[in-house]
Amino acid sequence: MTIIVSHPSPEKIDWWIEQLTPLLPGWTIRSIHDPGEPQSVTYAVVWKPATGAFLPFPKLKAIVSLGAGIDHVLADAELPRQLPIIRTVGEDLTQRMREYVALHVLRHHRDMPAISANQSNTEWQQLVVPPATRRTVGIMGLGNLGGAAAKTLAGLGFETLGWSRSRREIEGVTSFAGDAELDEFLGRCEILVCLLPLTASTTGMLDAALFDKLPEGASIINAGRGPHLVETDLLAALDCERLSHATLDVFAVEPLPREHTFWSHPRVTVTPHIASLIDAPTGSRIVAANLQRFERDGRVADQADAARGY
Ligand code: NDP
Ligand code: OXD
Repeated sequence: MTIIVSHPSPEKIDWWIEQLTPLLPGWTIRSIHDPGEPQSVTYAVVWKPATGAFLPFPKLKAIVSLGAGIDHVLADAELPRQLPIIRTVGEDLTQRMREYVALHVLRHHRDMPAISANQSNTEWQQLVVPPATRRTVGIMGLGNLGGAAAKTLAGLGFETLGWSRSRREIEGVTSFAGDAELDEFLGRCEILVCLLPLTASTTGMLDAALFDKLPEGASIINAGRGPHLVETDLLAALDCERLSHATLDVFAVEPLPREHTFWSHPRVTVTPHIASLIDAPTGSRIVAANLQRFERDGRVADQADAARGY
């Protein structure tokens, strides 16, 4: 079996080869830039592959996304569409996302951006907020990550709502499903968290029309993908105080350019796509196990549905 590794960072390619080699004895693991005999390549392990990256490898059996999202693979207009795409997910990734969502929802809930601004002005102002039981938080996307984050928020006492394509049963969480129930969901979300996958139907969803459906002064947290957000609409909504704050982990262009307004906007918190990054040893164990299972059974549980887009 020969695997090629593709990553925008050459150091990361070397790193993945180093990590995977001892876990897959008997397999050959090479850089996409030095693939050897193209006919012998059977698997590709990738993050943000270049357009047409897979065309030279006619014997590919599957592509492994080095992440939960597969949008970066589907973005390739020349992708051989029949190839299975395997997501890299697991408890480690889920736990990290739970932590990120809890941290930032609590930060919005307790008005920490305003308290930090007051500290900068040596201003002692006791801001009183309602308890979590009187705060409604909504999560868009109730999959592995959104579902787990919703459970965590419900456990903290928040009135927790979730929105997904199909209805989900999660203890303590009110489930809204499909476009028909979106407006009712949005109308209640004082804090809105986006954990949707990026697909044709979710691109640009976080726009002025959606913000106008949220309660006055609501805040948003986007840990899905940058292109979910219409940046100019967000800036307008923040500047007129329709929205109070935005925490953004993902961006249309990453790394976020140094000159971007978000970096210094008083109502924006920027985190550099770190909401949930799988750690090195755990990630490589998951990738290796999925490859071995796929080679044995021809399928794995973490396979995405490419036609659906996630
Ligand atoms: P899943 O595939 O497990 O879940 C996706 C959820 O979104 C499902 O509940 C699905 O509905 C819902 N959904 C998809 N399309 C729509 C739609 N059109 N309308 C309503 N709901 C929709 O994904 P994960 O939870 O594993 O990951 C979600 C995303 O999080 C990833 O795609 C990635 O973009 C992002 N991510 C970000 C990270 C970060 O560090 N910032 C780290 C990892 C992932 P249904 O349940 O009905 O199928
Ligand atoms: C992912 C990510 O998709 O890190 O896993 O964004």
